[in-house]
Amino acid sequence: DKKVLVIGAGLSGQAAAVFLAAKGADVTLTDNKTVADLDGLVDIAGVNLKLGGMPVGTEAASYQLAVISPGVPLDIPTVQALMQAGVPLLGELELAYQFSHNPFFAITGTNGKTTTTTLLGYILQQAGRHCLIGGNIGTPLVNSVESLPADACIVAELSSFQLETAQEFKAHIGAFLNLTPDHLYRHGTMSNYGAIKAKIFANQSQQDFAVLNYDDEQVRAYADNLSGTVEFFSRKADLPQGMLALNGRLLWRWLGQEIDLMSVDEVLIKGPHNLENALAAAAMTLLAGVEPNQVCQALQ
Ligand code: UMA
Repeated sequence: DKKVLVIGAGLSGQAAAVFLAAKGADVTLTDNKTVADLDGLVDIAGVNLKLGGMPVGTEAASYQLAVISPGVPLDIPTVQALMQAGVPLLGELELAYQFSHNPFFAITGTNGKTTTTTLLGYILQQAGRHCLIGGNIGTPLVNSVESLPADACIVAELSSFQLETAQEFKAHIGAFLNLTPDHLYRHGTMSNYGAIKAKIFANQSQQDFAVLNYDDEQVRAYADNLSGTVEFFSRKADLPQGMLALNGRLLWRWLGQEIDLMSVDEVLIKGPHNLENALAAAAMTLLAGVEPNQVCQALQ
């Protein structure tokens, strides 16, 4: 019965509004655009619409919960009013997480997220695992997380915009691919942008895994302060442990063992960046218990 404001009426906001209305909340969906500018928005049963401008001041403060779309910055007057009034503010990722029962396998980074997410989901599916693939890749998670079978996992591409409002979210296996300047108009500095992306490893314990690109110095440095078990991947370094591309071979060194997976040339997606994407996806699926030969077949 809570009075909930959903901010932004795009894919993420519409999904959150539908979900919350079905839970019995008193939902208002708001957007700066008018209905004529919002392509494809039709009336959503049980959801109030406030379009062509958002509630501000005491009107905003009258809500009991707010769910914000990733593309909406946190410094707009509506969000400031909510924060000043102490109204809890979540993103759709956090909302989905709080209603989920399955482990998250999540990927962030400036480049290669979508490829790696797609590849990760493909390897898991080829190995016979159930998974939901969504997030920044284009499919909101919130409407599907409750209906997954017990053995499924949630493969999520996560942007800095989504991670910015994460709170209790935890990835059982999270990967951070790389960091180059992007979205700085919103995040201000590279260190703030990187710190927001590193929230993909928040709330992890030793039973969870943080997969990081050793070849990216800024990403590598995050490993020093993580609570999860770290695994590096690298296409350049000869590391005692990690998912490596060495002398033309893909090698997995883990728990004192070395598994020679396949030739780098056999990986179907080509180029140095795709090799990094493949190394990340291979590391994540091997940590998830997929058999090495199944990983190889999928990469081929
Ligand atoms: N809006 C306002 N006021 C504002 C800003 C936005 O009213 O100050 C409204 C817009 O008028 C618009 C709505 O908010 O109607 C759009 O919300 P949104 O930008 O969050 O877009 P969605 O359609 O909800 O899509 C979002 C992600 N978009 C962004 O992060 C910008 C999609 O990622 C994602 O696929 C989708 O949720 C499902 O999870 C897209 C993206 O461009 C692909 N991501 C960026 C990227 O990859 O670089 C981060």
